[in-house]
Amino acid sequence: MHRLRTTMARLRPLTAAQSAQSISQPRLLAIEGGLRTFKPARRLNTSVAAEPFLNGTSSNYVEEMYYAWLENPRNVHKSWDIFFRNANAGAPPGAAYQSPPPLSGSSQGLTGVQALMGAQPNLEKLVQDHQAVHSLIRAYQVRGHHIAKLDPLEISCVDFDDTPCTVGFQNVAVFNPDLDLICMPTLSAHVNVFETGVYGLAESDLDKVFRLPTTTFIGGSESSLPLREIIRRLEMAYCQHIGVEFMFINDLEQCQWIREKFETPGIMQFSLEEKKTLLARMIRSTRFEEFLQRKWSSEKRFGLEGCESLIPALKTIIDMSSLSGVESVIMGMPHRGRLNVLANVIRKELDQIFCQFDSKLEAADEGSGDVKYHLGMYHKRMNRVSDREISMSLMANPSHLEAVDPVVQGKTKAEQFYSGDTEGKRVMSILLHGDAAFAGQGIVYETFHLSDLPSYTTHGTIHVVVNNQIGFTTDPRMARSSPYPTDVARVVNAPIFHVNADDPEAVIYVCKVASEWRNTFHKDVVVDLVCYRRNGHNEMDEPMFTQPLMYKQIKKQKGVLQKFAEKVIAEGVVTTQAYEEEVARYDKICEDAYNRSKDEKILHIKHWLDSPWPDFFNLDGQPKTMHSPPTGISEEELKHIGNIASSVPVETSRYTEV
Ligand SMILES: Cc1ncc(C[n+]2csc(CCOP(=O)(O)OP(=O)(O)O)c2C)c(N)n1
Repeated sequence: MHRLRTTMARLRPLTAAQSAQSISQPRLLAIEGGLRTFKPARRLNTSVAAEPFLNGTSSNYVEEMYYAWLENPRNVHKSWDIFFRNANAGAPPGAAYQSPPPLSGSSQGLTGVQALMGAQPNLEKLVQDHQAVHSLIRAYQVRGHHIAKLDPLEISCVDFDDTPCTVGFQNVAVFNPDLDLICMPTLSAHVNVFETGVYGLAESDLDKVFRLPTTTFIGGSESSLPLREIIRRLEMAYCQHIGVEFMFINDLEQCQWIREKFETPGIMQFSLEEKKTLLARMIRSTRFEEFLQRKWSSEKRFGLEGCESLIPALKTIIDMSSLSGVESVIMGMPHRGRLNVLANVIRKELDQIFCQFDSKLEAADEGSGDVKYHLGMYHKRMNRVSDREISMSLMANPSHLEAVDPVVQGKTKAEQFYSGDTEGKRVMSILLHGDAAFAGQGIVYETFHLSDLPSYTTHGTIHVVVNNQIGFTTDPRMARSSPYPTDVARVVNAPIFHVNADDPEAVIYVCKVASEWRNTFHKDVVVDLVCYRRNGHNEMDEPMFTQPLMYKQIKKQKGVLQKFAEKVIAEGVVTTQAYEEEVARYDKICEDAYNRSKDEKILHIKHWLDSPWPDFFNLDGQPKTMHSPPTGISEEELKHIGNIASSVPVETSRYTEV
């Protein structure tokens, strides 16, 4: 069926109008298991008008019906079944069509013949309404993310027509609400849609039942739904805290896969255990930053506050990947939240992290005060969810944003190569980005273009963007020309899942889907965590100077852990006491590690490498002395070659003199 769909998507069958110009031979459409002929035996070049509903405007609808019928004649209404059978059998113009019975419940219980006898008086209107509903469904799939509630601060200025933004900044994307109302109705905006008449639907159509196309999964086990319910389900799938951008993907199977993941009714469910794990991870993420803030209030740490759900997001990706057989994850990330990722995702010993805040600590080889934001780390551990061993490395990176991206891909490719992992089933990469850097650094685009090259592909990277809607002190409207910071990913047809990072459940759901996507199609995918930055660029900056409106709002914003804890306590997932105990337990872990960290006197490089090089170190953890085997060339010869190679060539110097 995949083959059929793909073939059809690429070679869209001729519409009746097109057929009228050209058809003189039977058309063959590949279907699973063989070829089936849809004969244009009615010589459509004579009179298309003979079939009143076969005209240019209804061709999409006819195609939908035809695909569904090819799959199984029972998928379509009896009248369509008869029409396609007659057409295939070579019925002359006007004869293939027989009046259908009404689609509403009133025909239930009638035999096919009885139903056909109860002819529909206004067939054209019926087809038009179905077409309109299908267009509406498609509009949600294409543009639903425009009106999803992605911004936790709820201050993103929607503006599609370049009028200056009155709020002061545009954060998530740039849209015109009026356009959205016309093209993308929300339940609350029904009236506008019906008033504008774009779809030709009226309020009175809301309770009419419509057959759903095969390109939607909102029906679950039902193939028809009232319009009111269709809109409600589309709103649930596309306009809540998740905005899915995928309709640009040129592969029908992949589009169907995504639609199923987001449209199937009730698909976003979590077990009690999953919710408890999520809460515990949110606690660790939040309390880690709070601990650092308490102990070193005047130190830079590029904290994660405002995007605490990054930690459960990454852990979910790793859990899911481990479950599907991944044994090694290679990660690259910038400064924001790096210490938290080291502590709570890679699981670097906390005392190793804390001791770096000790000004008396002697760095063995680095002079920079920001060492802790640049060093990498490697760690092998059991994954509790999959019960399998997994190794994780966070690559060391320089200050130069995004420079680490191709390095991560190179290391991933090398590991895949040397372990014979030709399909990327055991080794994978995750790249984290800031929103400004993702949109602004050309190397991001370059790295995307490596993603599908035979010699460079790492078989799918999961990109996670910490979209705190600001780059240092620059608003998005001054930093990029694209609506989203993630638009660069569209060049490789990567699906993009925008998610409101203040909803941890929505976050881990998209992360699950992203991992499944990567492990199914082995292609890149982007998770855009729309969040905010509670403090300045670093903790020493005062953001009220540069972003006063935004920070006024941020000051009012309740922390995500607090909101989530209140929610799960209200749902009865945990008691208040159990929650407080979990918080106290983690605080104690931090406190104990802090006490141990005071004993650390020297920074061991061995602890901060992103690759396991056991033979590189001596027992003290210091690099072994290097010695090279004899080369067969004398030192004098080497010096001579070196001198000649590094001096100005004779020819050039003469030329320069002249
Ligand atoms: C290539 C490069 N350009 C500029 C900088 C200076 N710089 C450091 S952080 C930063 C802002 C980055 O913003 P964003 O990517 O949104 O991440 P955030 O700090 O907001 O998490 C800039 C411009 C840099 N480190 N590297």
